[in-house]
Amino acid sequence: EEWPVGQEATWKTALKANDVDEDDVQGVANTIVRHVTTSLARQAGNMDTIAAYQATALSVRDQLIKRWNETTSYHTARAPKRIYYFSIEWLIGRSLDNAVLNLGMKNTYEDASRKLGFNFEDLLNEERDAALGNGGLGRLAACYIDSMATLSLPGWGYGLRYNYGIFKQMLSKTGEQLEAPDPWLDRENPWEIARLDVAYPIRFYGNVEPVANSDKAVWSGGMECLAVAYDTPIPGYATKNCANIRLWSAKPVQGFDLNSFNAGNYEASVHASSEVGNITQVLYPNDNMYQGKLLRLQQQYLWCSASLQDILRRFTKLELPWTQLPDYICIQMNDTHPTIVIAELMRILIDEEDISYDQAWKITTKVFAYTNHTVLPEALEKWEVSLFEKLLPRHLQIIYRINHDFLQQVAKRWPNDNDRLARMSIIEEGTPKYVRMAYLAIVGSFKVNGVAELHSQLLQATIFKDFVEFKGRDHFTNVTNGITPRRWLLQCNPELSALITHSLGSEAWLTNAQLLKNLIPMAEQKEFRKAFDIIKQNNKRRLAEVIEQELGITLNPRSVFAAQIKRMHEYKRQTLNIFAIIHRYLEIKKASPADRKKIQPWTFIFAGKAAPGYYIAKLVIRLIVNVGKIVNNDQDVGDLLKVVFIPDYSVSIAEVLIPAADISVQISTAGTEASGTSNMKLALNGALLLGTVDGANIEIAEDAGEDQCFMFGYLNDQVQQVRYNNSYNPTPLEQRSPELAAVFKHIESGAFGDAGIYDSLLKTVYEHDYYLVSNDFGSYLAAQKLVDELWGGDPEEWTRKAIITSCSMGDFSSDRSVQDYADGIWGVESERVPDN
Ligand code: B1N
Repeated sequence: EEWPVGQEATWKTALKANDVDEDDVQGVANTIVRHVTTSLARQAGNMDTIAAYQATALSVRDQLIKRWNETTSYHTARAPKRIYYFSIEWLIGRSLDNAVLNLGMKNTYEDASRKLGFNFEDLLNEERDAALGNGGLGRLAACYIDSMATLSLPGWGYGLRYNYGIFKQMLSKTGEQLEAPDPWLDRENPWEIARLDVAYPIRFYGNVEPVANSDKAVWSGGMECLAVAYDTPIPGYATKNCANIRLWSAKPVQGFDLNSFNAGNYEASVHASSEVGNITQVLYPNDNMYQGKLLRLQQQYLWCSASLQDILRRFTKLELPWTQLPDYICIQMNDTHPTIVIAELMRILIDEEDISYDQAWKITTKVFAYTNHTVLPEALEKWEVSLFEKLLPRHLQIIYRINHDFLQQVAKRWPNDNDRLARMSIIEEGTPKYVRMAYLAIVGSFKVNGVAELHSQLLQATIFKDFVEFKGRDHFTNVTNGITPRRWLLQCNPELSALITHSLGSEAWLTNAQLLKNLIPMAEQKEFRKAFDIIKQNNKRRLAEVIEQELGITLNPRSVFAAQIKRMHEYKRQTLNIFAIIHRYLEIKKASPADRKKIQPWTFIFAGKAAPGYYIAKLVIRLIVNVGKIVNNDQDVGDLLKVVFIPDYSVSIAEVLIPAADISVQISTAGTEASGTSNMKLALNGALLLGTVDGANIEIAEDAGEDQCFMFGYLNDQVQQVRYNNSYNPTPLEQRSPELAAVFKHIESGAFGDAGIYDSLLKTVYEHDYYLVSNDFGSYLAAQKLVDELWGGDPEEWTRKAIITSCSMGDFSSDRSVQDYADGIWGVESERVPDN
């Protein structure tokens, strides 16, 4: 370290003075009080829980910043290869509980806040979720940065600082989804550090002038703005290392326009361009759905350009030749959203660093790797060429050149195969023309991966088949998704975590989740099963209390809690679930009082948002809510069946739901859900899998053992044929599934609101039934019947299966996923800050 000459002693004493020990309760209390009286400018006696939360969060932040600084200077000194994870979504949730747990200071903070007159739980509940994501993809990024920090990998995340996260979902009296803004920054965000000095210029629109006898061009004019950095430190577990998520906020360039001053136009000279202010205002609320909006392309470019400038500035300090760039940095693209960064690196190398096109391409294609998250055609990004040309004219030129060279190689290998050229072209010809971002991502990357075994196979066999032939098998790989066991077990299920730690005799499972399998033999012990079962009951009661309080629905904690918690989407088939619920309801109504006694009680829990423009998904919410209203108040039903739709699903609600579930409902049409991650979280917390043979369900069932799971439905390789028949050789619904036809009749009778409201939803099944709801309905009912038999017949066996499931989830730790990326793709190694 370099200190101001002669002043080392003062500095070191001052630094020491700010240290608090991990278990120094009074020291922690001191830092909290200091923040109350200084940062918050309040008096110690004049405190509410919000202020107590803020002061506590600031105290924790001090600890994080210290580690952040140590990590940064250690990595600067060591100059290792670094990994940068580019994600347009970061679904973080709350940070306080997670931070104190990862720091190993939860007990200390609990004690300190008690001594200051506050209950730590209450403080935790004051925090707003950072909800800068839609669903699985954004939450995956958050789990991965937690694992990167925990594995002490030198890496950062890059994203956008939206002023508004995912919308707040409310329900009208008639069950319609209403959307309200999520002004999550209205209260100050204690977890971010504004770096107003870290800002990069970003250009949009403008003109391009070629430079004679070179590959270069000059891009000028148009609109300029600034991207300003905000950092969120992410502490690792049981390491001093602290990672960082750097989020960009758009800001107008402060136009000190002397001309307008001179013209006496003071106001115009200070006025911020409103177009610029819009760029980072709001997260696009679509999951698995592409929408070709100009503003979204502006978001993508601002984020990519700023992040790349930041990364290259760091590299330039090493004073190495550009050819060594790929030895020092790797950029992982979370889906195609950051694909423009490929053209941006080319532009900077060619136009600003004077490197030839060919040399630049050699460098560029060694830097990037691309993760695909979906095979759904409606989710694949393709930008209209005209939009691109207007907003990013130089980048379009570069993309054309990339495509030209690429197609030449294809033509050389497959002469006279024009179909192939048209299929593979990065530019889709037609009116209008489009840029196919996935193809650009494949051509510009050294590795492409899917997110579960089946998904990666499907990519290679279907949408990227031509590219496998061209690039070779090795260009493609699989990295099955994972989840962080810190948030998704330690934090959300403290009792089960304590049982595991006690039974294993150590906390090592938190950084080595494979150790969980050493507990599988405990499933045979009655005492352990009892302990496990009591914890599940406690978690169910905790959830039941929340639901009673918030929704006024009384649940029977002895019923099967079946959770389907995820974005609303036709391919995820919340329809299949609600139709089966109606079927169950009709069966209960038909049964004699004596027969009803033999029926197993179920509680079906739904939560999830629909994209605001997704009409059918919103209708499904309406149906679920209205079925709940009828069923939950029917005297014949009693507590044999409850249907709950929990509004405004979020990471922090998931943390309460997941530990309370007995059954994990994962019922997408085979071949549609790339991986799923709530399936992993639920299994880890001891829910049994009721699912289709899709995404990561397959690997979960393999690891837990099929005996532990309830799998059903058409397999992926049958789906195409069934779908074809549904469309071209249709049979009446009555024939495909008489049970479902009866359910539809009941809905159409007006049992759940005016006859006719659900017609367009039912029509998707009557006609085409693209997602095979009718075809899988019978086998879904059969699978539920097996659940009934086990629940009613052998509760000990149920618990045994739950224990085996939970303890078999070691492979689904995001530590495993991230280590796979590090070894197989990134080529980066752990750089652990020494413990002193
Ligand atoms: O990514 C998750 C997977 O577990 C899910 O199966 C998958 O559906 C999800 C455009 C997406 N795929 N594509 C998206 C999100 C936002 C957007 O604007 C697409 N999300 C997924 C993690 O791998």
